[in-house]
Amino acid sequence: MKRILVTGAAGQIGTELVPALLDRYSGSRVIATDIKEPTEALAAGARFEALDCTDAGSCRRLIEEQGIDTVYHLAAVLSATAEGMPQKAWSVNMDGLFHMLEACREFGCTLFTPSSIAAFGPGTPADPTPQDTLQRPNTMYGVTKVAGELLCDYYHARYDVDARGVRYPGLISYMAPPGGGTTDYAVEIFHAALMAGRYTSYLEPGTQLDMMYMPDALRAAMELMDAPADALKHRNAFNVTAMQLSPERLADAIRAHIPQFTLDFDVDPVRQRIAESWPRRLDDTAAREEWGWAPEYDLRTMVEDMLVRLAERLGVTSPVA
Ligand code: NAD
Ligand code: AKB
Repeated sequence: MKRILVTGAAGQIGTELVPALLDRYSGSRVIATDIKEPTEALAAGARFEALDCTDAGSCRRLIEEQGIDTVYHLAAVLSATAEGMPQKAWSVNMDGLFHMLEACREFGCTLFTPSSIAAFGPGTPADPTPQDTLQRPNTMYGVTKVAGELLCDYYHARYDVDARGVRYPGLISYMAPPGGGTTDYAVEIFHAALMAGRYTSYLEPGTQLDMMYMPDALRAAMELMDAPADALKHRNAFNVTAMQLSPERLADAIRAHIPQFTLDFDVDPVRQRIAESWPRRLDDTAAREEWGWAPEYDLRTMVEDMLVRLAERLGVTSPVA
């Protein structure tokens, strides 16, 4: 029986990861934690505790008291929000990870923590972006993601902490809203398409970024954690991707089901600058070779599933025939 702790569990990923963990490791104990109230979906499935990951003593105490053996550390401040409060972003993203790694070292836990396409910067080859390449991001979020990758490598090399992770692209999902990132438009556009038939994009036409549907993202986390350690050359910060989207490409795919849907643009210079510094397409060969990663959803199947499930959640008629 596993004893799993999830931090930042009330966010976009945690809301769906917690039930997925309960499903995959049935009989295991999963403790979901966050500084904000659990979402409805989360509250239904797991035991919930308040935990601020910047409070080292509370992190350590909970892990010891509950006999935790595996931590999914998701608590973070995302890219767009981080540019508005870089000092807070550093504290949550770096101190939080440091406290978790220290507790994992002390109590022998395995750790999963996501990095991001944000760990790359404007000098990185953008299409394709190799697994091992130049990383000089120019956002606070990106700086914390590269530093976090290095810190996880250090804890493995120095203390043998089994710290694993992937570099997620923008994640598209219907259960919980995204948490203040640059790729949030790819979720907002579905809500707008179903409720208003139109969307105004804050990214310019032609801004291409990697994206992935949430079911693939959850599977990536759990499959990497289940992979035999001796198969992993990288262990941490694996590039993973599923599709490459721009606002118009996504709008075209939505229009296959909602023909009258319209897209216009009102560009936000902060998020546009961030998006332009990120890869256009990750090379995920290392993840495919080392632990068998492969996405199941492409643009067409993701759009169909999103429209059906989001329509159900919003209580409107699904446009998918
Ligand atoms: P989110 O913003 O939706 O959720 C993060 C959660 O962390 C929130 O519920 C927030 O309340 C919580 N939190 C903030 N400060 C905290 C603190 N001090 N202590 C405890 N909890 C705190 O983010 P998410 O999308 O679920 O992302 C989870 C992880 O995945 C992050 O590391 C993020 O960088 C990474 N990631 C996400 C995406 C994406 O598109 N969602 C892409 C790449 C990487
Ligand atoms: C963001 O846009 O900040 C996140 C990410 C890609 O890390 N969705």
